[in-house]
Amino acid sequence: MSLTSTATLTDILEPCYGPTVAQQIARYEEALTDFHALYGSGPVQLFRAPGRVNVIGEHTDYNHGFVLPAALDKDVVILARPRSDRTLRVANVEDAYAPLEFELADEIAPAPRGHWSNYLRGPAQMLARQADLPGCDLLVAGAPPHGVPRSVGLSSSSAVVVATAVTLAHQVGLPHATAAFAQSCADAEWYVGTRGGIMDHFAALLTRRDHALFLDCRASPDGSYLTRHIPFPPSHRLLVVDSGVHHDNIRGEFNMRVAACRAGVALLQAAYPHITHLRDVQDVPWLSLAPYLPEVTTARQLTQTGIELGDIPGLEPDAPLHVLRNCRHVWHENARVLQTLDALAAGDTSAVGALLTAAHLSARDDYAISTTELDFLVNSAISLPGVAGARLTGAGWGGCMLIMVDAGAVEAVQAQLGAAYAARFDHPPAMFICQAAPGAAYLGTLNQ
Ligand code: NG1
Repeated sequence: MSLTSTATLTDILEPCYGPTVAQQIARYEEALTDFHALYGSGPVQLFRAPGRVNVIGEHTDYNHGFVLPAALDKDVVILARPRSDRTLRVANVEDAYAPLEFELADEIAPAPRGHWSNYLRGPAQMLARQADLPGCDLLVAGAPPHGVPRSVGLSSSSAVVVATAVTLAHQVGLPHATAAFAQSCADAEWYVGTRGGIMDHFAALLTRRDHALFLDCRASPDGSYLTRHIPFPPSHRLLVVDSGVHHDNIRGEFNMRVAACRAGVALLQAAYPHITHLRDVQDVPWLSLAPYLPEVTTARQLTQTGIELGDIPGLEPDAPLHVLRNCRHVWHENARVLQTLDALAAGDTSAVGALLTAAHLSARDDYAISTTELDFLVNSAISLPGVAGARLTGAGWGGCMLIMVDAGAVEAVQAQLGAAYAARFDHPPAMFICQAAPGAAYLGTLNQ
């Protein structure tokens, strides 16, 4: 979309936010004031990329399996103005507006681990390798309530990566609503050290309003990916509940699960030499696979048998890898995603709910990524009238869970769950209804 100088903020935001546009205006106006204070007056381009909630399909993406995320109306906004000197100046409303700058180059040095600017450096390096970028002044505005809460499994980091990539791609006319671009964004996020998959970037780029996105994370030989836009039953809502336990430092635990899955593949190659990912044995009955997988092993023990797990940052050679149970989660979770699609198509909301709850138990017992707080929320939720099912969502180790609840029961569930949680953990959980939003976009330019 390109807009003339007479376009107002409402004109620019309306197509994206629809009926909730009024709630967004103050947030954008504030960010515009900050942008002008930082970088001076002149035209400002507006971009956004949404966070996501994963309906089902957890830790399957990096195993080339199936996922079903939906984009949120909570998003990361970037305000931008091009410059001609291949320099990126970046500031963040959540970091006291202190601007940083670095040159756009094929190798961009990282900031210290965990620094927010690494989520911009990664995509900047990725795009600098693909195109002759002009440089930009950027302001990132992703603070709640309209921004994506950080470190709670709603993919705030990927929203920053994707928003940055879309902003820079726009400067050189590169299309962004493509699977290839989503894959590049996922690669770009490896810059920060996790070895996650492609789900978040596809969700942020390719979702449609009011739909979840089914994604088969295994590319076809021609590089394309199978995606389907899945409407959610109007009778039900997805209620997202933040346990308030935040996972800031899960890189090591996350990468250990990646290592356990890679170990499973390497061990299964004794019987299935062609496989590269757990996805490749999805059609083999689980009971035929289990005998090849040890309960526990280590990277050091695997090395002694000639198996190398590849580049996995921070992996301790003697850390226990729970190969059998971690692979069991992935195999069954993939099956559950496909069953969920069938149940949604059949309008069988009880079956969908039961699959969500089963996914939680698997995440808890086999992938060992739940917490006391998340288990409490799931157990409490599924005992309430109108709740079809519930599960943790996102990487785990805290963060959010989601509840599939009858539309008429939402308020009662919120009240009862909030009270029960506050009585047990001394603070009420934040909650919101998932309003599935459209994917990332250039919204327009304000000439002020
Ligand atoms: P979150 O929930 O945003 O930390 C992570 C990975 C996903 C996926 C999920 C688990 C990244 C960027 N994201 O998401 O790819 O593996 O965990 O299903 O690594």
